[in-house]
Amino acid sequence: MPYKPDLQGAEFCIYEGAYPGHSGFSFQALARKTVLGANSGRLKIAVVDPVMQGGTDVPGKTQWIPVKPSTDGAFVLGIMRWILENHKYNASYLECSHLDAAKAMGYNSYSNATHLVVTDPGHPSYRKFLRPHDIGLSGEGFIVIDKSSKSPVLHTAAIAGELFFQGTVDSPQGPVKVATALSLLRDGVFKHTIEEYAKICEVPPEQIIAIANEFSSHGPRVGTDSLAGTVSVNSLPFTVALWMLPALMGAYNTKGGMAINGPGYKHYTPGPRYNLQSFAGMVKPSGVMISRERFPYEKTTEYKNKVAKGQNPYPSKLPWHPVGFSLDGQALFSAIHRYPYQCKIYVNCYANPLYSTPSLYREEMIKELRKTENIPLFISIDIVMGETTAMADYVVPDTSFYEQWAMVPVRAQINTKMTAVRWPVIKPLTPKGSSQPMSMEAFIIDVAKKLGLPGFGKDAIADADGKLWPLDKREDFYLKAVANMAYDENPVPDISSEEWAIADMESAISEWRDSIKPEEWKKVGYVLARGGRFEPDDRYHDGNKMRYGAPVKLCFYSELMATSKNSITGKYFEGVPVWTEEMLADGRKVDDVYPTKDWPFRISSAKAKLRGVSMLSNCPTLQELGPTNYVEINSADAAKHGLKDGQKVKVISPTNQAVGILRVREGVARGTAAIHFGYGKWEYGGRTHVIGGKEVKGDPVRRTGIASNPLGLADPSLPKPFGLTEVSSGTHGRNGIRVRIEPAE
Ligand SMILES: Nc1nc2c(c(=O)[nH]1)N[C@H]1C(S)=C(S)[C@@H](COP(=O)(O)OP(=O)(O)OC[C@H]3O[C@@H](n4cnc5c(=O)[nH]c(N)nc54)[C@H](O)[C@@H]3O)O[C@H]1N2
Ligand SMILES: Nc1nc2c(c(=O)[nH]1)N[C@H]1C(S)=C(S)[C@@H](COP(=O)(O)OP(=O)(O)OC[C@H]3O[C@@H](n4cnc5c(=O)[nH]c(N)nc54)[C@H](O)[C@@H]3O)O[C@H]1N2
Ligand SMILES: [Mo]
Repeated sequence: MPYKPDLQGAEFCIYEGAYPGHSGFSFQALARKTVLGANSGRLKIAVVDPVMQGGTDVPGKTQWIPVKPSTDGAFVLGIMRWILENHKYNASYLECSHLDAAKAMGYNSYSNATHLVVTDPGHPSYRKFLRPHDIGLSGEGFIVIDKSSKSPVLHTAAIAGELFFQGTVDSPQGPVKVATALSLLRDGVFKHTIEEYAKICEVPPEQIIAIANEFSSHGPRVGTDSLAGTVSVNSLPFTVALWMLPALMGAYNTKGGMAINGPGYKHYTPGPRYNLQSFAGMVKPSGVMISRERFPYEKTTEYKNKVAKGQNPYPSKLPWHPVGFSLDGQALFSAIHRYPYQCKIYVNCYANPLYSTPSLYREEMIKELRKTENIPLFISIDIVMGETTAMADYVVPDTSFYEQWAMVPVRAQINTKMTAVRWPVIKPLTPKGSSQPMSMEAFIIDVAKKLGLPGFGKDAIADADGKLWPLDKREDFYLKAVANMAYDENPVPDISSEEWAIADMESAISEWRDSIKPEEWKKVGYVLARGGRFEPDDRYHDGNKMRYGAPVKLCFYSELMATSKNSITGKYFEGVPVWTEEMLADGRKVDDVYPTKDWPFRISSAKAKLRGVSMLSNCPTLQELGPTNYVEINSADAAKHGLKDGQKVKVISPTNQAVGILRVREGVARGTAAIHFGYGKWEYGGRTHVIGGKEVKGDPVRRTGIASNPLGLADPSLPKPFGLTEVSSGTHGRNGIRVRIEPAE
């Protein structure tokens, strides 16, 4: 979800995981803005996290609520129950059934709270939104019960709609059973009492109520956030519910509510100076992604064949993920099962899935990954011998961030318009390839030329006048992107000669001079000298709204989810968030398969404060401050299991085991084993390799600590090997890995 709290105006925010000042996006801005907001007396935050990471802790303004790992859904639904039960939601906003009605009230978003859903299992539109043609009305859109006339009308025709209507509406075919989206949400939420939710997440009911009360006492000046805290196999309904909380208050696109990151300037676009989006002979990617994402199983040949043979089409061989995206771990599971099709060439770049994805690095997986009948050719483009790269047939050296180009968008907490440009501060130190230093781009350009692909080499890129330019080196592309940026909207001013000299542009550009038109250099130089194009920082708000952020429709009921099926069980997913236990793909509960009495701890993972994702910091000072990680548990758990601070322990999961050092501290919820990411590596320069006949010695410093992902759970209901996965989204089980801890010696 790209929406994050607008910390420049918010009064109360809930962070589920995502500990400001510890990690999160954008790390620095998030830390700075929470502290500034809290110190000014405006902002309070609650961090709901099994682990007290320590971050922006301002006395009286920030509170830590320990939650049991992978039970956040219960916590959030408890809050939602209190808000719904006590009518603390923003009713007049939710009643707006279309954008213009909401805009008339000063909002820049609206929701489908009032839209009617067909709840009659016999109706052809069952689980879908009721459309005008279903009831013999004309027009496009959805149907709501108009609050004043109490009759069904097109959603754009009502000023205000009924929020909780459940009943029938007439149609030429007879009465149709319907319910509003919000009433279906309420039904889902009311399945459990606050006390039941409290028991599940191990947060006292009074605390859930206090947070609900606080959250609903600031109008739309509230927000919620979560990132890595959501990665468990029951996290989808939780995440959806979490982002619904501010929607219930009308907080999207409002000042101090939920804000989308600022837009960027044009760069890899068709113009204004060069067309970097398309070229003659371009083939658009098409087909089904090997990761089985964003594609319904019901459209596959496998499904159709089974139906044609009169067989039950369920289960599919491996799960399909109708709402998942960027599932590189799933792609690797697909590759080794050669399902839904054979992976011919696997090219890895900027990623290390064998280290970063739970359940991938296990003996049985590695055996399969090594088989050439599964993956005939594996090329990795990397700057280090990473855990994934070490398994490749060919390693292509890439340039590091000091030597490379990138147009960097803003992720969050910056709500003005900007795009940063990363450009080489030194010439690449990689060996020379065919014509230029080796890099990801050089590799792509050289391979494309060899294959005779269009869009590379001579006459590759068209400028605004239709003249064609070559693409032989990476600057031929990136500098044209910077030119687009410099000339977007009102072009930037020319760089002064003084600045040109200070930035030493003359020598920097000596080898790239011919990549753009001579007259463009002054404006391109202006952008390069600043490291990008940035709007002034005082343009966040426009009155009570966020300046940027296209109008959004917020969904309390998802038709896509409600009409998609679990491809293993054949059962529909829920259209609204309901409390869901962690489950295998076939619906069996994780707690039944891996019971707490055998596996008393749940792993909770987080970034290390002093590391960048899976990577060691390249700053020796930071390395010295965070030389290793620990297995962190609460003192009550330590006493119960006879474990001692500082002792070497074995962390044993149902699939694997690892050794680490125990740290006992109170800032960890009971039953939680907290393990920071980025340690316990086995490659990354930690092991000796022979390169070109020369031995490159490994440095054991790079192997310190313990990694949690190789302990990841398996899903015994699926063909082996396969990691435990949430079926609808393809999310891997990162938080909530069941383990026990024993002394190692
Ligand atoms: N210092 C630092 N900052 C970073 C990064 C980094 O590597 N280092 N990486 C960046 C990246 S790529 C990302 S995606 C963001 C991620 O931003 P965050 O999501 O803030 O990052 P994590 O540290 O992974 O945070 C996970 C938090 O969730 C908690 N958690 C674990 N299990 C559960 C659970 O079941 N429930 C709840 N409620 N919380 C749980 C952890 O204790 C931790 O505090 O951070 C970015 N910022
Ligand atoms: N247990 C656990 N697992 C996690 C997380 C967690 O908190 N806990 N966090 C998750 C999150 S939020 C993320 S984003 C992922 C990150 O997972 P990954 O994307 O796999 O990890 P990164 O550390 O970002 O970088 C991947 C690799 O890219 C290579 N690399 C670095 N710089 C360059 C470069 O300039 N060029 C090229 N070609 N390669 C380069 C290095 O080999 C590096 O190891 O991990 C996820 N996995
Ligand atoms: Mo990330």
